Amino acid sequence: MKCATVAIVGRPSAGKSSLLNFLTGQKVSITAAVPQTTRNKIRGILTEDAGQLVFIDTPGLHDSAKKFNLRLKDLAGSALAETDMALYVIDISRLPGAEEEAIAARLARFPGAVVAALNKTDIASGHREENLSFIASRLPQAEIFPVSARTGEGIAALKDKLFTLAPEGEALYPPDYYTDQEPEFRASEIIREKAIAEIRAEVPHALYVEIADIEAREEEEPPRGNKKSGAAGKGEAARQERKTRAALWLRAFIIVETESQKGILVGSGGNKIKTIRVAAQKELGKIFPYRIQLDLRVKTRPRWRRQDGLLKKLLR
Ligand SMILES: Nc1nc2c(ncn2[C@@H]2O[C@H](COP(=O)(O)OP(=O)(O)OP(=O)(O)O)[C@@H](O)[C@H]2O)c(=O)[nH]1
Ligand SMILES: [Mg+2]
Repeated sequence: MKCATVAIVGRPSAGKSSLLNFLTGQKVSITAAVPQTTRNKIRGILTEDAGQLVFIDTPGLHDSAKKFNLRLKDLAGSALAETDMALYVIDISRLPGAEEEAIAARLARFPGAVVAALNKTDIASGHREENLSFIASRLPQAEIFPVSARTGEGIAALKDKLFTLAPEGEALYPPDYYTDQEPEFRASEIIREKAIAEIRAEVPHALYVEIADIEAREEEEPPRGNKKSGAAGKGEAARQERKTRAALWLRAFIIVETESQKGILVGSGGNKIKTIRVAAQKELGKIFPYRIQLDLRVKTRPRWRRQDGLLKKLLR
């Protein structure tokens, strides 16, 4: 059987996480229209008859001297240091520039097989030819697959190629695993995704999510309808009939740097935070087999992106 670890690398917003989700058929990694959404090495596992591919999604490679960005860059680098293969995702809606050059140069030094995915082929106005010749000249060994993580076009062929190139080996995870993320981390990511979707400009970069409590509780199913337990004498039987079901109680904070960012997230009369909470609750309910009870608040932590200890904990 085949088994390989595959680092997914590329510029911010190239569609790495979207591609990972399509490849695994699961929502493994959160996505957003703004760059620098992924902040961690996120594993997504695909098991088929041919074998197992363990993908590592990484933060977009972006040149910046800021502490926060340097740490994200280190993560992508460390993923490349530990995987058998690399999946290089290029966004055809953009022209290759200095950033793309730096990534291609990094991949030229990668010892394993590199496969290039030319993503967003569904966009008619894309720079397909420019990107094709860029990869062909910088990474002549890399086979190129035009794909769309939105429509799924070309992804089956890409997957086949990855399995063909994968070395023989034992599966690293049981066949029904599609990620190894802790529930608490997944919950924080889903909340972060819903928050990012509701806000604009720089605020997405200034926030992170902290889960203060997570607890599964058996709880009584509330009585149906509005009837008071009027039927005298039947009270005890009715109580015994009532089913219990499991609920997941989560208490979480969205943390931002300034009061004005806090105001944006809360929204007028709390409407923003409510929209975020409802969207997060809905998606968490699909991921976890529980009824979700989410208590979500916003708080500030000035300049958190400059705190080494916190960055180490959050970006890994
Ligand atoms: N049209 C189109 N949009 C896509 C495609 N793949 C991804 N996108 C969009 O591109 C944006 C970025 O996608 P992500 O998957 O978050 O990109 P990423 O490379 O993981 O970004 P970072 O984590 O920030 O580095 C989102 O708005 C996606 O919906 C695609 O094939 N076609
Ligand atoms: Mg991503």
